[in-house]
Amino acid sequence: MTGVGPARRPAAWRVRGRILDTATRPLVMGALNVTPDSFSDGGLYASTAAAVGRGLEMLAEGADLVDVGGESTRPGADPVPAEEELRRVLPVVRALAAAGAVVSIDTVKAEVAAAALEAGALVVNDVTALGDPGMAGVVAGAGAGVVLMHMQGTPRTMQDDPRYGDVLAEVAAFLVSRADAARAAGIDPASICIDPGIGFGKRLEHNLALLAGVPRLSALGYPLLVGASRKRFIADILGPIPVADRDAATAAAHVLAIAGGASIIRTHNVVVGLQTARVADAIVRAVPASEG
Ligand code: HH2
Repeated sequence: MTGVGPARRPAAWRVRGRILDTATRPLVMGALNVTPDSFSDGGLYASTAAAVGRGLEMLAEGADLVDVGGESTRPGADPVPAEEELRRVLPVVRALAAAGAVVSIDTVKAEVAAAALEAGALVVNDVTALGDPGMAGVVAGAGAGVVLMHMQGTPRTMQDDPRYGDVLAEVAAFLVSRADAARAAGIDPASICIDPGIGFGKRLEHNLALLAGVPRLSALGYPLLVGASRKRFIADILGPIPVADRDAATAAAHVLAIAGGASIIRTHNVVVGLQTARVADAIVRAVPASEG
């Protein structure tokens, strides 16, 4: 596939029988953390009522997907037991799905994914790319969409000393091999989305190489998700600015990802994310084909 932005995006992402249109414009996934300790919104939506309220607000703002997580993956985070994660996310998934949201469940546990799918989620967002041996079967059995993300190490230790030879080549090879494994386990190829995992076991130079390498990653043939929202690499460039003040910088990264063919951006600020997606997409559509 050649060309900028839209020419690189697969036309659709199939999630449990629903077809999400990735041709018309890039999709916006709102990040909703039902946790006390997430790096951006930790504690803000830790109660069911607050989380459902924010999820409904994201829906009203136009989010294409709402990504519900009950376990922080920030650097240094400790794992959360499955029962606690289920207690946090299930009522939120159920309420948002009932309200018509396309819900994705951000979990690494097959048990949590299965219960969330039962509660109405359509997508499993797995930052370990099917690391739990039960996960592929759960996704395949439900016909769910799946996000396969790259991470070096585990959240607890991933930022200690991340190393790569050629980060872009290594991440691309990992994503292809996990997509192959997903297909071999019976997951519909049209349901697979891949993600380089910005900030997951990566230094600034690695994050920049991956963001610059989006055209190569989006040419792998799957919808590409990029999640740069408010992440630490922004402060590595700009200095220590508060997390909530990073939305303009986030938009800069997401614009270039969209120009490179990303199909989905994951963001904390849905309003800014949608403006970013629509304006960036309109501009790349105007690029003459001979220059794409
Ligand atoms: N980033 C975060 C969490 N989940 N999933 C995918 N697919 N891609 C990402 O880039 C990604 C992700 C980290 O952000 P957040 O959810 O806001 O923080 P925390 O992990 O601390 O809850």
